[in-house]
Amino acid sequence: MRIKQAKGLPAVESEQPKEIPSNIPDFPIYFYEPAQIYTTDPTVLPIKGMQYIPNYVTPEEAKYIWDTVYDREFSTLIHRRQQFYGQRYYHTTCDLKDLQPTEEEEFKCYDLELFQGIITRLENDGFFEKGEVTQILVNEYAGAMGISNHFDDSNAFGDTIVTISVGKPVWLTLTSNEDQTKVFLEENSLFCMKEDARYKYRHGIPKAQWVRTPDGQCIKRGMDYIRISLTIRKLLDTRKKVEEDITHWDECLVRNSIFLSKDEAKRNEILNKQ
Ligand SMILES: O=C(O)CCC(=O)C(=O)O
Ligand SMILES: [Fe+2]
Repeated sequence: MRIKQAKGLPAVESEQPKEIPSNIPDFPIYFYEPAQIYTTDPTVLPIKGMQYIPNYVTPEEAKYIWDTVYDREFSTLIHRRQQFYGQRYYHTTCDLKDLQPTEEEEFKCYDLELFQGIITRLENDGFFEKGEVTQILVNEYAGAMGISNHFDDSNAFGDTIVTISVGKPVWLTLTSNEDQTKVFLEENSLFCMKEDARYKYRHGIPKAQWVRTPDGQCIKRGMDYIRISLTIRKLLDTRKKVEEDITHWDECLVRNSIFLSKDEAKRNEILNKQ
């Protein structure tokens, strides 16, 4: 692996552990100093509205997040396990009968207050107005799980999306119509998407089996490779409107982020696209 400093400093070569398959894509890793972020293509940065803060949460806060999450049940409706804190998505927003969940499929929503400390800090640091945050979505990535490239639905969520990462680091891909880069989301970091980062670049996490880290390691994403992320955002009232014209599963899913069908095969078909 080649690790390079963005500002013309010499590349640092590091030894690969022997057991790593040779077909794992190699790519240069740069440190993009203005954003304090590792990236595969610094020429794409800066992206307007993108902000990265390493070690935004302390190890104690990270432990609190981890313990809070793992003290509670997850929704297992999609491949990645999830939890919702604060407002939930109302299935009544979607006027399709077979999209309504059965009682057992209803997922719980936990108290947003559990993360009030972090929310208050985000407000004080200017990421959100007071009281603006209405929902935290927890995603758990175990092993080689990912999330396909997407925009967070602009009908459903506010202009600012903040993600806090706890546990193992991953590469997040940012893709616009013109270019693409990967950025490395480290343990305890904050990643914020507004403006172009929110509306021009899709974001996603590849389902890669291996992670190349900036310190020269190549780590297998086995089932013990766990990252949880907190996606912190405002859920908009506009997402509550019943869309009469929704006829496609995909569209319904995008508008409402999670929709459930009693027809499990159909549901899995849609959810697996996520
Ligand atoms: O886990 C992440 O960092 C991204 C999650 C995400 O994009 C989402 O929930 O919409
Ligand atoms: Fe997202």
